[in-house]
Amino acid sequence: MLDPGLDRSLATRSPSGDGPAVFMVVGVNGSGKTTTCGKIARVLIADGSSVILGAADTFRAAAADQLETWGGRVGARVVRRDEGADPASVAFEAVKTGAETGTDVVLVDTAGRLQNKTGLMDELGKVKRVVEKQGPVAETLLVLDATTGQNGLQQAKVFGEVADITGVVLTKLDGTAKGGIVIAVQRQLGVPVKLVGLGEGPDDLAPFEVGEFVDAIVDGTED
Ligand SMILES: Nc1nc2c(ncn2[C@@H]2O[C@H](COP(=O)(O)OP(=O)(O)OP(=O)(O)O)[C@@H](O)[C@H]2O)c(=O)[nH]1
Ligand SMILES: [Mg+2]
Repeated sequence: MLDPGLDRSLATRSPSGDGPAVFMVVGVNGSGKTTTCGKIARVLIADGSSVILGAADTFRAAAADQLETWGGRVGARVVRRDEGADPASVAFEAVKTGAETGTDVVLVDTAGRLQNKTGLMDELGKVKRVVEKQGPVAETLLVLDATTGQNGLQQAKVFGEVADITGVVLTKLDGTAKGGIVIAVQRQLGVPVKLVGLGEGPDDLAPFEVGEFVDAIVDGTED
């Protein structure tokens, strides 16, 4: 059911073969987007890639500050603007800076949005379209909180409609959540779960391993 044959690697090359690989990181409020951006940057930088973090969550100044803290922690440059700036233009600028500086990957952190708020979902579509003026997006990662349960399916459906999700990151698997929702979400979106979040620190990110995941669920059932 989890389709172990799916390609779960991240596309770290631009699909056009030119410019940075752009990752958009999307999801509902508090799912772990900003943290995941920091953790992914950490992994990419450890692999020898250069990374820019784009602070396209402009609703709160604290959001860009949080991303900047992550940038400092993992060694990634952050492109940000003032609170209230147009998120699409910040994302555009981050990608432009990435192209101008020969940066390998640009991670665009977006604001949390509930899937039933049409205006915010439309805005996400706009951010993506504006970014794509400079080239196709390499990855659009939907960040799902494993503790959310069945609502994750609805989130996957609506985000999938506006943003063409290429992979799922399942966060907070270090808690009590079993993350069984991934089976339905993967089916719903037709794209794999690529990464799992296992804590709040920079190294608490792991590739999604189907075998380990199933073993964990089976062990949990036997308890
Ligand atoms: N235990 C645990 N906590 C996590 C994980 N990922 C994120 N968190 C925590 O979850 C909280 C929210 O994380 P953020 O990265 O700020 O989430 P966000 O989606 O950017 O939130 P908004 O921008 O407000 O929508 C923080 O306290 C994180 O430290 C994880 O894998 N495990
Ligand atoms: Mg955030």
